[in-house]
Amino acid sequence: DGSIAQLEEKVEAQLSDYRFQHVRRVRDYAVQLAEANGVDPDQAEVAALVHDYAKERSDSDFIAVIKRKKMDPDLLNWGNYIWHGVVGAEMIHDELGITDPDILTAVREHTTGAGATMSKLSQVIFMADYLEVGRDFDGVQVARDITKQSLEQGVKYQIVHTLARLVKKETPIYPKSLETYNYWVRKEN
Ligand code: DGI
Ligand code: FE
Ligand code: FE
Ligand code: FE
Repeated sequence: DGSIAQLEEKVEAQLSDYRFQHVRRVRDYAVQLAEANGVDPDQAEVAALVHDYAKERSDSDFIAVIKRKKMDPDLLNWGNYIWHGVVGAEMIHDELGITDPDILTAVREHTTGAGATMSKLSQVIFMADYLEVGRDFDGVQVARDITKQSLEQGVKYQIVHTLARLVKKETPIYPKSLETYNYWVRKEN
């Protein structure tokens, strides 16, 4: 489809080749997960293509948007790893003209996940980013197998293992990541 090809070009223009190839692999994984889980594959494709659109923007670009849009000032205490999703969604809206709120929310949540309100589309993007075929961390094949059985069990696996890694490195935990953890470890399924 022509509009997807145009979107892909705009994303490519913002990213290093290395990261653009990651985005293409996330797209492929997300479309498969969407089809397997009753999620609209067209929404998943667009969300995956734009999820890291803002990842290579400067800190000053993000800070300017946070201030101009009067976003939560606590955002200023974090960095690119949080900004590229939460603030990136604003850039995707304003610069790419993407207005679908489900897609914008999936981008906002792609790094931290979310609790009870996390949509299936958002779960698909969260997992595709973690599992795309270029990922090779310890446990990735276990995580892929779990997610193939159950998207929700995959979300739980990811948030537990990502938080454990961040705690071990003594990295600050973004409150939304803790909210995600608390919801998914309590959830019965
Ligand atoms: O953009 P990607 O590299 O494809 O992946 P991502 O957006 O899922 O993750 C970006 C980084 O954010 C990754 O190194 C893990 C880190 N991260 C995720 N949750 C938290 C976090 N870092 C901190 N400090 N706190 C968090 O809660
Ligand atoms: Fe990301
Ligand atoms: Fe992620
Ligand atoms: Fe990514």
